[in-house]
Amino acid sequence: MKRQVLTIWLSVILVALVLLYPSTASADMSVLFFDDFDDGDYAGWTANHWNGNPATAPDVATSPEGYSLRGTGSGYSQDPGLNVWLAQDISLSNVVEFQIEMRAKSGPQWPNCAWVMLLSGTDYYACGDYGESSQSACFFSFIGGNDSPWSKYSINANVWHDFAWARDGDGWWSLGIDGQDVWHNFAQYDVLSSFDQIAIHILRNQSEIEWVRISGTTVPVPGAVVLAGLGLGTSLVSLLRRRMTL
Ligand SMILES: [Ca+2]
Ligand SMILES: [Ca+2]
Repeated sequence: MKRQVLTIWLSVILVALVLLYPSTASADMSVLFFDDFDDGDYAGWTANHWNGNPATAPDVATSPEGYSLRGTGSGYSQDPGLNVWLAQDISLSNVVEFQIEMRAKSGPQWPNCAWVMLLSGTDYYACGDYGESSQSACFFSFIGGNDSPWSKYSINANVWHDFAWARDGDGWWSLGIDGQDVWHNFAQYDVLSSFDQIAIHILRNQSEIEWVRISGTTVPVPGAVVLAGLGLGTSLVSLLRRRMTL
């Protein structure tokens, strides 16, 4: 009888551990999307703007790591360089924690900036390396038709940086630059959990993006987790029973 009680308690503990696993493992994000353009193209992307605005393609430039995408044109004339947009369909769902990363630089002349945006329908998060006079890492959300205030972190935007805008499961955003967490929990916004498009906007020919990456954790389906836990618990009970009869 004592052995049966023991095995039941072991099963309960094991199921509890399995149920706890998603939260304890959340620090380990998987790469959900990555492109470094180092084969000299941007295959999979198309010149497109989600709201139908004009869009033109960037240039592919040689870069320190191979190839980068670079804006076109200079100054604030109305040439097509103002409209350098690329977009690619993605399918991310049940996303909890995630981060939007890019390596970029942005020139000192006005206008110059480089952006990566992650979209959910017409809602999106926008992450930018802003050169010209702003000299900052910029972030804003556009949700339900409303722009959030821009969160700007001052940097020398004219040299290459690795940027990481990370969101936790409660919607808090933090900024990492070159591997350092420089601005923790700088803002909290609505939690979008599904994304259907990634977009790039590069304004003028002094701005480049070396690579972009989306990493994150997704929520397991609760029923599957419970069943997995119960299955492991049942297996353990069977194993213990077998050992006791040896
Ligand atoms: Ca490619
Ligand atoms: Ca590259």
